[in-house]
Amino acid sequence: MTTGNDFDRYTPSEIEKKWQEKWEADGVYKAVDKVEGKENYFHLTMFPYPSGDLHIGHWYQYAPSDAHARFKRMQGYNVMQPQGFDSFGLPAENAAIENGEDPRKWTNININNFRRQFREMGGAYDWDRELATSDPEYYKWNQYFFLKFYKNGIAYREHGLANWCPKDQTTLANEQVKDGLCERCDTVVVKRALPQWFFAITKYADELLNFDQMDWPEQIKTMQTNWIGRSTGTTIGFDVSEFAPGEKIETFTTRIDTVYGVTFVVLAPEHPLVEKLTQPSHKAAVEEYVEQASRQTEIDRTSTEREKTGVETGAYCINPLNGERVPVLVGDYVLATYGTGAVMGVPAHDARDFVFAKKYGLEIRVVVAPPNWDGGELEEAWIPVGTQVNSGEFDGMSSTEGKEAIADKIEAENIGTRTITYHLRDWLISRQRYWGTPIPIIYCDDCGTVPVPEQDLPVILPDNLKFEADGKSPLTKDPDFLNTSCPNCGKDAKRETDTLDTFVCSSWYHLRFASPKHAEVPFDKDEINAWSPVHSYIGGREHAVMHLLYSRFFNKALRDLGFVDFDEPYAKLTNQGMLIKNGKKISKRSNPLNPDPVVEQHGADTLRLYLMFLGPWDQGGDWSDSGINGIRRWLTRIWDISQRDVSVLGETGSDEAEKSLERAAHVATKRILADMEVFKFNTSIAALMEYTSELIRSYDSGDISASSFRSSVERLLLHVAPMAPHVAEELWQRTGHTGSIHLELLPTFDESLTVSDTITLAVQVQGKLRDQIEVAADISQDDAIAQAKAAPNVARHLEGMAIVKEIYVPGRLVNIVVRPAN
Ligand code: ANZ
Ligand code: ZN
Repeated sequence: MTTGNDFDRYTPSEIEKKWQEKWEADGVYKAVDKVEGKENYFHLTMFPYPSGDLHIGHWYQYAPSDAHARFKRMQGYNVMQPQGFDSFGLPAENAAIENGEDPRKWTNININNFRRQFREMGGAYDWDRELATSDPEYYKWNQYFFLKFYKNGIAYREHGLANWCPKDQTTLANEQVKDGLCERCDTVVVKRALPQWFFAITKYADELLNFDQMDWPEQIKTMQTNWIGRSTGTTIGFDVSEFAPGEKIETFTTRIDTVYGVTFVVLAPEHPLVEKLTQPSHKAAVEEYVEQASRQTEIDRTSTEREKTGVETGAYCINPLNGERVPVLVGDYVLATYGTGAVMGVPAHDARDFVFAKKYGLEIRVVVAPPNWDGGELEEAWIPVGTQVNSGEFDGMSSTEGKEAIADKIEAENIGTRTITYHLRDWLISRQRYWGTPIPIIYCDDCGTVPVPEQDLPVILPDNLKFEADGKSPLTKDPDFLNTSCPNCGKDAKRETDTLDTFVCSSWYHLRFASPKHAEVPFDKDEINAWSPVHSYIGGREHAVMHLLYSRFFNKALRDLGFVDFDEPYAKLTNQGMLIKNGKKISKRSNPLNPDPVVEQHGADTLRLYLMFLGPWDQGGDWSDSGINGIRRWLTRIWDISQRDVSVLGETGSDEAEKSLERAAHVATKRILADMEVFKFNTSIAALMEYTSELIRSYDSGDISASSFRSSVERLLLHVAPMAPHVAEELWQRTGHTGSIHLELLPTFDESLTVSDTITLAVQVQGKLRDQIEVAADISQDDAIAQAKAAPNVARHLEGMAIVKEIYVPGRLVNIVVRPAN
């Protein structure tokens, strides 16, 4: 008994823009700091770098995330979902060099594009809080925090070896070097000695290993833990005063139990003692070796696949434990940046040292004996624990004991100390690029390094400079920027021309969202406290040891300076998966997919739903052009069923039909609430699709009442609303509601109504039948007993009694054995 369509067809283009404008005009998504009776919920998705257009990968990140924010709103939270732009960075500058486009203009065009597309997506963003990191109102605070860090010893400048990308002509943080290549352009990264600015993230290494109370994916916590790479060991010095008066080679080892087996010591090629120790007879060979090493990547140098190589310096050092004189070598497998940049060589107990010693004819002395060792030569290095031998007073101890006893002796005799070493290096923040935050430092011949006074901030990044492909930042060539006077003595002085790593911008932007307009402070403490820490943070796994680690460090540094009261920036983290097409990552150049034509053809709602339906969001999905039609058809069915003629239905329906629709409703709600909470959009949609079919079947049967039909449609639309906000809003209004559906609460469910079959249980007290209860057929023992005890006539008989025993015979009865309570 379907009625004909007396309503128009579902035409997304006719409704989406209309609602976007209305929501904006009505301020539906504005967040205020306090709403009576509501809990605040800060939902944030990592803000984008505005390069060109919002591509489909952005959609895959932002649309489902937006659905989750909307879901939280409709659960009754006071949600803040802001949006902004991480707008400093190299692509803008490269566009300037390649096409002569002004970076600021280029960036602003892109931001406008992104903003428009975020709107077209139907994002529930509070645009009053928008920020762009390339605005002076924002980067002023980067400079401000830099100065605070500087004054508190968290920012410092050091001449050191930095990762240098020859193509991008800039230094890189360790985190930005992937397998020895520049993370951005895949060029082999080399080392360069340059004075650079650092943030002392290593001060927080231990605290950063603590993930208590953080609801983060295990994978990310493991990646951060490994990246921080805490090692406990011993630092011990080998005297070289015979060759360099007063000098010692400090080595770091995790195996001090093997110290009596040291037969050589190896310096990193960049170690400062290399030059001093190299004897004239060995000079040519060492210099050539060092030269070669400088052209190797760190990854190659430390690859466990690769044989260790080395060259003798001609110098010797003294093992402080046994007084032995062993040769000093230079080897490129030793990294200058780890530990002390020098290692003790123990061929008997390190696999690569073993091969190395064989090759160079060095002694292999066993000091940790394997079980039942016959005293003969080893076939390969013995790495596990064993018994100390050839180790003086420590002979006979287990190597585990030996490790402690030897460390004790070393500390007692002041020849070394127990040490904790981290793989984590301080964060190198200088970039020799233009499009970033100028570092607020002035160099004066008389006063040295002088911070720009706070009241002079921001140090403005000059516009309209000339860009040339000579790899040099135009800041270094702009006299107006470069030349200034010393804030201290007033003499002519020069500005720092390096800019800050853009990861500084993204380390605290979430805080600024709480107080986006403040001109006098970076953020207001009360305002940030109302929203912190970010309740739900969404973004890609690729940020595990960069942005996500930097932000945690920044938060702790800000806490120690009194800016925030909490320890961690992001309470809960969720990583979305990757969207692929034809098995390949979608990328602008090689595998493009532009969302705009899809939106034009099918509407934003269809695209949103399609992306959410592709598969488990955290695992990513495979795009197919045909799949999207299925979603479109489903939305059309929703469109149609919602607007059916109710007058053909009676005031009451058949018992069976009413019950079955009611059950479908409660089952759907139960599933959707649980799944949306944990970002399982695909299964939520599947539940909604089933519910849609049930609703259509019920209507077509004509056996349901008008009122249940109406409330079922309502339920359907409320569940659709977070995922497909436009069509849900349109149908909400068309079915006679006023006010936005996005200000409504989600439907609830009744557990007992979700079960299909019920059974009757007899309830006995002391073996006497006292009541009968109707329960779900698949009720658990605990629930059966709990419901039995709550039955009125049973409860009466339990009064004043202590329970001795509870017996449940599944499907039949509950018996409760009692005795009088004393
Ligand atoms: C002597 C020794 C004997 C070692 C032995 C191992 C086995 P993790 O666990 O990563 O901290 N090492 C120290 N500094 C190094 C550097 N700058 N470059 C390359 N290797 C370095 O590793 C600590 C071990 O790595 C140290 O313990 C040292 O070798 C080496 F049977 O010292 B061992
Ligand atoms: Zn001065």
